[in-house]
Amino acid sequence: MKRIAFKMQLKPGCADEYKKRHDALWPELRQLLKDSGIHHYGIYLDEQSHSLFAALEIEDESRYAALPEHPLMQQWWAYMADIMDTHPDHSPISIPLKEMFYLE
Ligand code: RM4
Repeated sequence: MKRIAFKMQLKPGCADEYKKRHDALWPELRQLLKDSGIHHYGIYLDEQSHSLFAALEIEDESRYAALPEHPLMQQWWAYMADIMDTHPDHSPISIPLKEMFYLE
């Protein structure tokens, strides 16, 4: 299992809507994320900067790397694009974070 972390940027004033949409995460997207070998996926908000910090574990890098090509992932990103900083294709601008400490 490999650990990954990255940050994304939420637009100001969108925290409640972001939480609401993730509380109602599409069941088929939940399944896709699981089927892509993702475990222990958490997203945390820094309420001062509106930065979103995501941390997850992946079983397999190639299955994880294929996710952006999946139509359902692309639909979700399009759905989320009004409240996040995104690239022109709607994928969230995602900045990788370097692990500095981990306690098993
Ligand atoms: C986030 C973002 C990520 C996605 C999660 C479920 O807001 O879109 O790419 O993996 O939702």
